[in-house]
Amino acid sequence: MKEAPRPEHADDTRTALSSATIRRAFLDHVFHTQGKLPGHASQNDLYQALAHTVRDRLVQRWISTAEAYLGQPSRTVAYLSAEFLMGPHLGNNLVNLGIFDEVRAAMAALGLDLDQILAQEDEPGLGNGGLGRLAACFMDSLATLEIPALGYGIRYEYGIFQQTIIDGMQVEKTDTWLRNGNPWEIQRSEWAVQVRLGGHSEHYTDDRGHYRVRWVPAKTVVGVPFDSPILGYRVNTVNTLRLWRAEATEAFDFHTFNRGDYLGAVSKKVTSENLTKVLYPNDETQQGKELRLEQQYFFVACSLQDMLRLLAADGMPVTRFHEKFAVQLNDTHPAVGIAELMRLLVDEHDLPWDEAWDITRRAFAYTNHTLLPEALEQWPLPLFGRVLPRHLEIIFEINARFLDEVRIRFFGDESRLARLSLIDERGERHVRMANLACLGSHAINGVAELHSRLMREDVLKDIYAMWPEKFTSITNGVTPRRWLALSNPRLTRLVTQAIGDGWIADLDRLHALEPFAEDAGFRQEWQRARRENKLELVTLIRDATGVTVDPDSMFDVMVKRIHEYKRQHLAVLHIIALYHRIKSDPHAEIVPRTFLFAGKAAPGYHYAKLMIRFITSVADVVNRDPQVRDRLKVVFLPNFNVSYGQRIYPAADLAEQISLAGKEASGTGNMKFAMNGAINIGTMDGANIELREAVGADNFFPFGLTAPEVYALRADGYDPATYYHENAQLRAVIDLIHQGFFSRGDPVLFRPQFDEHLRNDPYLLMADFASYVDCQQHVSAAFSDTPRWQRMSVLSCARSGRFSSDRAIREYCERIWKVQAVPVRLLHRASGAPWHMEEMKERRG
Ligand code: 26W
Repeated sequence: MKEAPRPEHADDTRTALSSATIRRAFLDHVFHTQGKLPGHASQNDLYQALAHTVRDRLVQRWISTAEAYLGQPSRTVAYLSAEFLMGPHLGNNLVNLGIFDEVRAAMAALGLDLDQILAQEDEPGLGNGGLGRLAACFMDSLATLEIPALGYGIRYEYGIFQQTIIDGMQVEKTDTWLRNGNPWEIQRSEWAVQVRLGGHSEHYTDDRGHYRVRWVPAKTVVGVPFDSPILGYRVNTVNTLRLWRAEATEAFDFHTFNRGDYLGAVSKKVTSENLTKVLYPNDETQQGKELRLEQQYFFVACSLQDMLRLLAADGMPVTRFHEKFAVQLNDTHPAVGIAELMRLLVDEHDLPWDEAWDITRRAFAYTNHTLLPEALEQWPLPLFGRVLPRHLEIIFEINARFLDEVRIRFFGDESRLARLSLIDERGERHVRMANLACLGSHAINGVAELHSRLMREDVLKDIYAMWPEKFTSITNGVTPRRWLALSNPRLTRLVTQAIGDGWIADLDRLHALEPFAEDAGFRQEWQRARRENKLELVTLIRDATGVTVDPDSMFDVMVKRIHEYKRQHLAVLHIIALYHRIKSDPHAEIVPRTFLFAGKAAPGYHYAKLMIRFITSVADVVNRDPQVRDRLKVVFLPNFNVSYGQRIYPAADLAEQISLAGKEASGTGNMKFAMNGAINIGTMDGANIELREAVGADNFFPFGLTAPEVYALRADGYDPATYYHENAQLRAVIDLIHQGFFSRGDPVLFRPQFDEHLRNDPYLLMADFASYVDCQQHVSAAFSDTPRWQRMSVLSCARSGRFSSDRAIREYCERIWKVQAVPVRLLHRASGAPWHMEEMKERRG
């Protein structure tokens, strides 16, 4: 492995990277930070002490980075996202610092097991799924590419709920990730800001005769930033993830307090602080909840004020905002920022409208992450006006000017006007956040080729007709640091022995692995490494569920949020088909499989919860049946999160990416599996299409209708019942479900599910069933041919380089942000002297 950059003063216990120094620093933290003698330290004490030891090493680079960024001319990326699904920090920081081995040795010298300490970290689950995780991968790549960047979001006190399974059903528990404290954040109270909410606006003429507007809010809350360091891979760059927490303006409302209503005064404080209490656990359904709009506005208003502060600190006027910041909207959740920047520039900084609009558009860019109409955010007008009265006026003004432009371009086209308007006037009036995001941005991108095309042709086609030049496509990627180097050390070692470690920072170099696919010796080692990963997963599954699975069976894995469009139920239909085949012919040749499912259902999404129940019910029957249980096993692993992902992706043989074509914007699990040498079976949807092209048609199992075929079939009048009548196998499967075979004889439990599918089948299960089952036969044949499968596995990994988030971020930098790398020189302590004391004195004057 490449040597990590070493600081000059290796004797410094707070910065040096040698094993011996780390050991000393660690013991120091057990004593001074945790206040324990080593003999009395709990597992959490050990974790906290190690986290602080690593943090010290980050802080040195963090401060060096801040110094390097001061006054430099490159733009800074401000990545605005309501979700950051970071996963545990400690292990990732060890990889990026390049001190994994040193730390393992330091712990071993103390008789401690590093893996056990790593497992102590409560992961910050501040996201729902793909969108939040993408933001986390992007933060890693931005730092690795040495791009000045700030991630702005919300410090939810409770992240995504913890999922437990009771009697086969999902039961949610609150996620108390902060209960042991968070060593990866620093509270920066001095940069707290005020955010106004509600009330009304007043229009007046100022003493210079200018027409002005002021916002008289109903309440004000305080936003306090909490900063976490984001270290790049083997560089000195440490960027900042800045998450805002809401606090009451004053601990007590003295007016109420003085009237003797102590509890009333405190409850007001509680109300303000509710704002950042909990992450909304919905993914892809928009609910129109007032608190959610308040959350969105809150973090965006905090972040923009923060950017204006930084701008001023650089001595730049607000008119140069767009020269300093490239603001990226991660979906529409932060899109109200467009109206907020307009308000700041026009109302507070007295800029003319046109100039403010020009600055805003040059600063903002928007990424769309979904094609599902139910996920496009729309706010009821009365609600929007209640929370953000001034912003609603600004949106009306933006809209009026915009519609004038449309009238000129498309004279007399009233229906186009109605479709483009920021206000949906059909039925109850709504603000359309996607239209606002597009209008206020200079760039709009989708997250895979197909998704971007469907955006242009369908969801955003009128906007595309207005400004085709704004549209671009940037296929998602994932960070190879977390998703390969950290999570799959065995494969990492093997790959690095074969081709060196350059691939970790330049994933295209994995191509050099291709010739090794033909090397039988290498393939055997590859298989051995992957089998050991599977053995570890076997243990995890046993501990978590009590189910024992066979490590030599094919691990057929489907992990992602539970959703109808993702079609977990299609995978279950296949399981039932295999089950039925064995039952009808006990000697049927079936390649043994372990089906592993994991993923959370939105708590209010009834149908998704029923799908979990469907999976666990089929698992009960299959796993108990002596005739099949040695050949088929079905497992639902509760509480899928980043940590579980790190243990599942490296142990999968086959990965299910079986959404209905035209529904999955990109998918990123597909990329993580491919990198780890699993083979994907999937529809021609999202990034599957590009993945198949990259790994080669022989190393991807495609099936099902394509997106155009889906539209054509629907246009022809889709009748799911004909598939049922014409396909005996499908009929047998559906009939078993109908008879209540998987619901202890209760024929109604899953009936709504499948009656609905026979009549409506909105996700075309019936249409894709035959093709899917047939494709799975090919999978089984390939898996039985071990050399063939291992060759496929090596090639899948070798050709996954394109799906690094480094590539994605490079494209954002070139095509949208126009930012350049700013390398960071490591500042160090002059022998024994405190940091920069001289300079500090100078600055304080
Ligand atoms: C308003 C409720 C809501 C909440 C979250 C609507 C939509 C979302 C997200 C956009 C859902 C999401 O995570 N989308 C996923 O984004 C990934 C990263 O681009 C893609 O890979 C997935 O295909 C897409 O489903």
